[in-house]
This record gives sequence, C-alpha cells and structure tokens, in this order.
Amino acid sequence: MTMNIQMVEQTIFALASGAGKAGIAVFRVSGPSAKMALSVLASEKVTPPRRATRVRLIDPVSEELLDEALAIYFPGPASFTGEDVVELHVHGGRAVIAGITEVLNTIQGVRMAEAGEFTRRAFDNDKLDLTAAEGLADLINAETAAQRRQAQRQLRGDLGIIYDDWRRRLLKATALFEAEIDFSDEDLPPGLKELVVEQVSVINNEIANHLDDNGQGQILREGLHIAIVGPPNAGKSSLLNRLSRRDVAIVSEKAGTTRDVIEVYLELGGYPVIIADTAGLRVSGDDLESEGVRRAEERASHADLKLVVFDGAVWPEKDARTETIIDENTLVVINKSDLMDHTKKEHLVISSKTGDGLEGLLDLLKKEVFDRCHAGASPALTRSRHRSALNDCCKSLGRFEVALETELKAEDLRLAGRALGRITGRVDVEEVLDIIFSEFCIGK
Ligand SMILES: Nc1nc2c(ncn2[C@@H]2O[C@H](COP(=O)(O)OP(=O)(O)OP(=O)(O)O)[C@@H](O)[C@H]2O)c(=O)[nH]1
Ligand SMILES: [Mg+2]
Repeated sequence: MTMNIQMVEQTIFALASGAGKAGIAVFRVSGPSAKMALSVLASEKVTPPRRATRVRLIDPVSEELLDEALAIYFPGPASFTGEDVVELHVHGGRAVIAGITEVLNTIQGVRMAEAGEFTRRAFDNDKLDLTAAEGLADLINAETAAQRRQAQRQLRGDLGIIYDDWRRRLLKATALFEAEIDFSDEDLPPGLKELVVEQVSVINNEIANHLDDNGQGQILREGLHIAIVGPPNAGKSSLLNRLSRRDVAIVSEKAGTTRDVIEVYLELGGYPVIIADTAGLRVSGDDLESEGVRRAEERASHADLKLVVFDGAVWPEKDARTETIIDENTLVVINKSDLMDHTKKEHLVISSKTGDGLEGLLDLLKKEVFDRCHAGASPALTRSRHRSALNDCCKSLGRFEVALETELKAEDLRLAGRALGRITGRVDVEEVLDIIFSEFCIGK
C-alpha cells in the first residue's frame, strides 16, 4: 500500500449532511488534527470515544457561542476513514454552519475536504475496496428499494469478495506456473502444469457465467429503459401521461404531435425505469417530424423493453412500420378500448382515456421489469468498469489457453490477474506473488 504523506498529514472537514436548512447538520472532521480541532471549538473536554457528548461550540476569537451541539470522537483506525474522526451534530441553520466552517478553516493543518476525499482515505487505509466504495456511492444515489439492496450488498463487500477470490486463485495458479518454469529441473510435484490449466479453465468459466447476466445489475443501477413506440395518434403520449400520473407530454388529435423523445423516471414495483414517449412512426414531408421518427426508431433499438401501442380506432389494421419493431422484448397494447367492441382478447387492450386495462398493463410491466432487473441469489455485475475488466481478464485467460510459448502463457496469467486487481483496486500483484511464492517452498 502506498501512502501519500501529504494527504495523511492534513486534516479534512466537510458538511456530511446535505446543503440547506435542516433540523440537524453533521460535520465530519478526519485526520491527525481532528481531536485538536474539536478542542479549539468545544468549551468542554471531550474524551470518551464513540459516545455522543454535549458540547458548546465557541468561536475562539470572538468567544461567541456558535451552537450547542453533540460531538462524537472516533479514534483511528476504528473509524470510517481509518484516521481520527470527529463528528459534530449541530443545528442545521446557515449561520451556524458558516460559523463553524469559518473556525475550522482557520485551524492550522485543517482544510475543507475535496469531493470523495473521505472515502478515498478509507480506501487508502484499506477500510474498503473500490467495489465497496462504488457501492457506497450507489447507496447514496439509490432511488428505489431494489437499488438500495443492491448497493448495500456491494458496500458490504459481496462483489469485492468474488473478484478478490478469483484474483487470489489466479495468483496462485500463476505462482504454480512460474514455479514450473523456474524450477523445472528440480523436484516438483508431477502434473503441475495440468493442474494450472485446469484451475484456469474453472476460473474462466466462473467469470464467463458471471458476465452472462443479461445486464441485470447494470440495468438496476442505471434504470430500465422502456420506449413507447407506435403509429401516430395511437395514444402514446396519453399513455405516458397515465403511467407517470402527470401531464408531461402534449396530447392532441393531430397526428405527428410528439417530436422530441420525452423521458419520465418512474419506480415500478421497487425497480427504476425510464419511460420514453416517442414520435409516431410514419413517412413525413416535414423535416422536424422525420427527425423525430428517426429518434423514435433509434430509441426503440436501444431500449431494454418496447411498449408498442396500436390505435384501437382503426384496429385490426396494424401499422407495418411499427410491426417491424416487435421482437421478444416487446409488449404490444391496443389503445382506445373505449372505441372498440372488442370480443377477442389476444392482445392487451387499454384505454388511456378511461383507464380501462391499465392495471393489467402495470402488472405486466412490473413483471417484465422484475425479470430484467432481478439478479437472484448471487451478487450481480453492476458497472461497465467491472465488465470491461472482466472481459480483459477472460481474453487473457483465453490467450493463455492457446498460447504455445511458456513465457507468453505466464504473461497472460499475470495480465489476467492484473485485470481483476483493477476492479477492487488491488494492483500490487508482484507483492502478493512474493508472499505466495515464499510459502510455496519449492523443492524443499
Ligand atoms: N377515445 C380515446 N381517445 C384517446 C385514447 N388515448 C388517446 N386518445 C386520443 O387520441 C389522440 C392522440 O393521442 P396522443 O396521446 O397525442 O397520441 P400519440 O400516439 O402520442 O400521437 P403522436 O404524438 O402524434 O404520435 C388524442 O386526441 C387523444 O385524446 C383513448 O384511450 N381513447
Ligand atoms: Mg405523442
């Protein structure tokens, strides 16, 4: 682990709670001068670790009372950052916050924290790995219950454990393989090479399985994209307004009303979705409308799920251009049931006007969203950063399997391990190799 000396010597502080007026605001101070900073501010001597203590915070220059507050001292390394940490729970008014900020800023060796710096220090002090740090960021950004659960898992280290396990096993295999190269003349147990090849293939398969996930974890983190598409005037915008329970898109009896893609962020059954209303599909002489149609088709092609809406007023006439869009990721609905005398129910029939059939559509949507976001028992891949590193790892392992030269094979193994190390932030491959190697007692 490399320590940045300058960073460690400085003590940082920031408002840990959100900006603006609130009942309570929390300051966090971290670093070697944290306790000293508290003694500058607080009139009382605060010593008991991890106990909330009532203090009066005083401006040391004017001797004016800034606030009556609660202070908690977390001595390092048993703190979030691993350093000495002080938390101040103050009244959340702007003047209180400004007063305390001003005093803290004047203390020697204490400065305002930069974005993410507390978590950065926690990472530098081995309090969490990169996947956990990302989990923490996701937890803070989580908007739905399912996102919260996924973020909590990742923060707890569930993903880091999996990636680190693969990395350790790969390092071991690398050590065995290098032993085979370096000590081939000596007394090595027979069948080492075969053992490595088998282990590598097992790891490769496990990673490939993890990658083959239909993107659930990423979809859950980023939101499932649903595109509403169909012919003009079918009632797509009316449906969006119904689903979002807001008047977001303009509805009119004129065909070709919607041009821009209109997005609404919704929660369906605890899962995040982004529903997009699009322009009605048709050939148009109007440049703006044509651009809208182009955008509609592009959006449909990238959507995780398409909600195709046909116009019930002309049913069973179907629009051919819309029909070409239908695939296995499509839900088809016929809108304007109030204008239809529908006896056959082979499709979902709804009315955005009366609300008829909307419950059924919502249930179906929730089920589709669940199927696409729910990852099941094992922790899901949540970020493209992880995916690309895992792909790199698999590529290297694939090259290892086909390479003929021993030196090249060893390099492929090292590259594969390094790719995994990038995910958790453990890139000190050589160091760990040394440890494993020294335990290995070749020939002795
Ligand atoms: N009777 C009836 N009329 C509806 C229903 N849904 C929408 N409409 C009407 O159909 C017309 C078109 O509705 P929109 O929601 O603007 O249709 P659209 O598919 O967004 O149309 P474009 O944006 O032009 O592609 C409007 O006059 C709506 O009031 C419905 O369920 N029943
Ligand atoms: Mg519209």
